[in-house]
Amino acid sequence: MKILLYNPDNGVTRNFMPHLWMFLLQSLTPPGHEVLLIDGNARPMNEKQLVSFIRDQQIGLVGIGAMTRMVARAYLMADAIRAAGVPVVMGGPHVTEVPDEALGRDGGPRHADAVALGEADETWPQIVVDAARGQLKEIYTPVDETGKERKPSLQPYPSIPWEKLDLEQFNMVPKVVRPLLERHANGWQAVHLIPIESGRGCPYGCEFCTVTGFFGDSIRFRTNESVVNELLRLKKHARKNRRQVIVFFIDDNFAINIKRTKSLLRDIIAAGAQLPWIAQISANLLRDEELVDLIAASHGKWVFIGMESIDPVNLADVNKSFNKPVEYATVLDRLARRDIYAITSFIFGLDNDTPGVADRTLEQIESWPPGLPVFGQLTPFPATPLYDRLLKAGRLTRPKHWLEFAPYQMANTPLKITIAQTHAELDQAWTASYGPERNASAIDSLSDKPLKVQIMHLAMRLFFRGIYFPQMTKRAWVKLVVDNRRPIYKLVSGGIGKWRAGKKKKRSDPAIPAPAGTQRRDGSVPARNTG
Ligand code: B12
Ligand code: SF4
Repeated sequence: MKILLYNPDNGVTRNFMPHLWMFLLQSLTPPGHEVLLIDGNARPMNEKQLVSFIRDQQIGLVGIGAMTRMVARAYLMADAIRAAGVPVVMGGPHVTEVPDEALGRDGGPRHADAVALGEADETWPQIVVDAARGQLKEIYTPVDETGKERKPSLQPYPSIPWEKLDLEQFNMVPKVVRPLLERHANGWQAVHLIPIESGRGCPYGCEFCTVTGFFGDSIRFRTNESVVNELLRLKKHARKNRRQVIVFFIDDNFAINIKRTKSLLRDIIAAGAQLPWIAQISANLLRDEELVDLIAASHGKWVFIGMESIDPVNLADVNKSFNKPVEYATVLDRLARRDIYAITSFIFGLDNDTPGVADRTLEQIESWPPGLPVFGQLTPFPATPLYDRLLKAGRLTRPKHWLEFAPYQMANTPLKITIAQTHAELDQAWTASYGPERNASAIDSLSDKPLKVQIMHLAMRLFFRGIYFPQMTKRAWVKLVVDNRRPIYKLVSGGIGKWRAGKKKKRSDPAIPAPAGTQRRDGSVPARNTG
């Protein structure tokens, strides 16, 4: 049987990172079946195009995965595929949280023949076997022989053959600059962000978050060996093919068990498996100096921190009092001293927020080392304690907000600020954080740092701006470059200066071996160090 796994596009950003679930399920598919993957972010298709692809390829089963914000699009695609006579199975966080919706058991239309609830590592092979026999069940739940929920142990963990996959569609370097980089900075014409999970689960249970409910509070880890081997394969692949690979450890809280994280990082260092990496770690776990040293030594470059608010009352309201705003600056300084920077995430529209929340937050952010702040509105995801609380209080203005998805639009009434004011605060925060002036001042504040740190920082800033201000066209990118010409010019001229100085040093320093046959300007050939 030919199977298609499909992830709908999010309509805001393009192909920056593969979705792990597709690659994982592909690796877990029983032998004898062929699995094709389409990520709508990398290969946008409308319903007609997708159906005609499915017909041409004679696909016998389509698996669709979606977060809540993409589910309306997922349903649209599923409806078209089912109308063409091909069965659809849906999985992922949203259908797990609201399975009746996809199955049409809530009075609405049916969108899927079957749903896979929760983690599908162990149910997927059965789904494929049943579909091949034409005996697809409606619901697949990961349970043991006694009917009790069973979570996959992650030991063993399948090997994802990243090096054999065509990752060109996930090249983050804009097409226009690739030829230039190939000529002048070979190795940088392709940059891939690869998702790796080292463990699953987070016990903290923040009120707005689906993770504790979905993965359970029992945390499970892969073996260090399995993670290190995956990194080594990726590193070899990056070297061989002259491209950059950055790893995103997608664990919800990468240091949830500090002892285990330290042991993993030590093993990565010992095996020489370092690749630049990003991970999500809560601020309370970054108090540990030894952990932060190991993050730096294993080439951790960016840490995503869910700060949510600078107001302890807000944090208490959403069950996140383990975040201590008074220590945010110390944590960020601790990271910055090792050239590690933070993606700091904030939620506006929390119950204690009042007008002016953007100004107050920005004032704090500007007193910290430069980072990448991201801002979102409080969003009641189905099946979270937050959703239930707001529903009971009659505060949900759009109880099925996902069926009429609109980016950055609230779906509930905040208490001390209006919905419109919250939207305006969000707009202000994004505009102030990613305007050309702020970009330039962030780069200026890094003047004493190595040039590559500054370049990476600016590149990330330009990308991150696109999370809120869509920059999907060539025109939008050209405008972005023109608007940010000051820091770009500064870094490019710094780079040229460094390159020239390096060349000059090579020419004048006999201790630096020149390539065979290289002549100095005076015609002499530098002596080889034969020592
Ligand atoms: C990586 C990640 C991202 C990436 C996504 C890009 C990418 N290419 O992966 C980034 C950083 C961009 C991101 C952004 C956001 N994310 Co996010 N993200 C994650 C994260 C940390 C990991 C996802 C992952 O790969 N997990 C590991 C895989 C193996 O698990 P999985 O995807 O659930 O798949 C398993 C099952 O669900 C199932 N399955 C999944 N799909 C399918 C399909 C079929 C057919 C079958 C059979 C089974 C199946 O099988 C898999 C194996 O067991 C999750 C949290 C988490 N730990 O999952 C949050 C998570 C998915 N994100 C979430 C949210 C809310 C967001 C944002 C909306 C946040 C925001 N406010 O901006 C944005 C939206 C981005 C956008 N525009 O699309 C929520 C989603 C909740 C929900 N109900 O939708 C999650 C669950 C985190 C949370 N705090 O609650 N995210
Ligand atoms: S710490 Fe992060 S992953 Fe864990 S429950 Fe809170 S928001 Fe979710």
